[in-house]
Amino acid sequence: NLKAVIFDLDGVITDTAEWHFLAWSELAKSIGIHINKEFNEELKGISRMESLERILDMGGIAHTFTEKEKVELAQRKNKYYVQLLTQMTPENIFPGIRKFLEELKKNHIKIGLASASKNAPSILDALQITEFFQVVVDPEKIAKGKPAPDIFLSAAEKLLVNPRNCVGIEDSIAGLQSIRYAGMFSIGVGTLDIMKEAGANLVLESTAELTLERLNGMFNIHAS
Ligand code: G16
Ligand code: MG
Repeated sequence: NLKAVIFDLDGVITDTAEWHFLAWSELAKSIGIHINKEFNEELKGISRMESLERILDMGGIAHTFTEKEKVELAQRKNKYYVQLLTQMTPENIFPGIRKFLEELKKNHIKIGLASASKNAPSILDALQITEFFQVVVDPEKIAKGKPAPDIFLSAAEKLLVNPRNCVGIEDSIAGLQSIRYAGMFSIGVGTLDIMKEAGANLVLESTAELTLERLNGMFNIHAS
């Protein structure tokens, strides 16, 4: 049965996926690269430096920058992003998420965060939901990022729960792969086609559809 729910942050708890996109677009534009929404799907869940590499590759100019310059570009993107984050308040939590967290807590289901973002702790604070999370994995301590299973496995290990008793919730292709490789039941939040193709066990168009009753039902069918 279900013992823990492990959340992705960006695009699941709040709309920072859009803010990451805005910040990357701004940076990319400054070096003559245009990124569109379709390409952006590939960046979701991917670390800051890896995202930069993919953007530079796409623009065909990866070789024109030194490592030091790349670090500076990534820092510049983060500055745009952190600037956007100053606007964040509890109103930015996606529909139903707070209620769902309260429901999980009341029913003694453990709660973890598996976000690739180094900004995750400050975002949880700004949303005033830090108290719900028994574990927030530090992505800097994870050798292999999503789609590798490491970050979700680390969350389960710290929560002392077998991955088979965990549900992972994601909005990204890389993240859903990570959950699958970790051996957990996956929920994809987003467009049906993209989430199905990424292998989500259950697709929800909105976080408002997240309830413990629904999760338990799906989880038990899957497990039997
Ligand atoms: C998130 C985003 C990615 C972002 C990464 C690193 O992962 O989806 O787009 O590049 O975090 O974020 P930062 O630059 O803040 O360290 P997740 O796993 O929360 O979706
Ligand atoms: Mg995400």
